[in-house]
Amino acid sequence: MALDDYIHGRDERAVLERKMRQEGRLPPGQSLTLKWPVLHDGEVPDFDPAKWDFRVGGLVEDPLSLTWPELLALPRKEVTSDFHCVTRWSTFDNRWEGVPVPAVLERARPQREATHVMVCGHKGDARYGYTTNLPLADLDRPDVLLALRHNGEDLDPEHGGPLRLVVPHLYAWKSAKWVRGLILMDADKPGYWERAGYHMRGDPFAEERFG
Ligand SMILES: Nc1nc2c(c(=O)[nH]1)N[C@H]1C(S)=C(S)[C@@H](COP(=O)(O)O)O[C@H]1N2
Ligand SMILES: [Mo]
Repeated sequence: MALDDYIHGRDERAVLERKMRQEGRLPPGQSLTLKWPVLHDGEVPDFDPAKWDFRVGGLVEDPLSLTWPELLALPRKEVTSDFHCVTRWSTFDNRWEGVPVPAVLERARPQREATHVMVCGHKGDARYGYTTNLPLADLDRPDVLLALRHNGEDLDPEHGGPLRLVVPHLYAWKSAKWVRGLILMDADKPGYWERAGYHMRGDPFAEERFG
């Protein structure tokens, strides 16, 4: 970016970042990126639609197990939301399409004692099994999706395709890629990054990065 362009506000990234800051949408310590970085631990898992399932278990009245065609048959909605990675980049106005998590929880009927959820990534090699924990109230929101599509295209495998969780109001490590299940719990337990010191909740506007 030439200095001249920057001074005259032709740096698209800087201009947008200023706008998001003014609108109160840029959390403290974050910067806007126009790209969509790929960030995860381990390998992108293979997807076999014949073997794939999605389960909701633990403290639920009706444990749920959906095949890939069953998941595809559920009603979808579109949510436009922002995405904040704890490594300090944020992307804005992502158009996600997917199955709203409240609809899935409604079918499984959480028991009264259920307060927290362990979200499970793919169940391939145990070394790469990804988990992340969050309060049930943070998952049971109309803008939280099991996302199949992003900006009008099927989700790329490296971004969590065929299915990823999207929890827009928490740091992006809570948005598990290749999501395969939810386990309802009556206490909070740390997931993969949380065990390594990341925050149990992860509100980007409160900078809940660690601890
Ligand atoms: N299964 C799985 N999901 C994951 C991760 C991971 O390592 N494994 N990393 C998280 C982190 S730290 C971020 S920032 C986002 C990044 O999503 P993206 O690669 O689509 O940008 O995925 C999250 N979901
Ligand atoms: Mo992240």
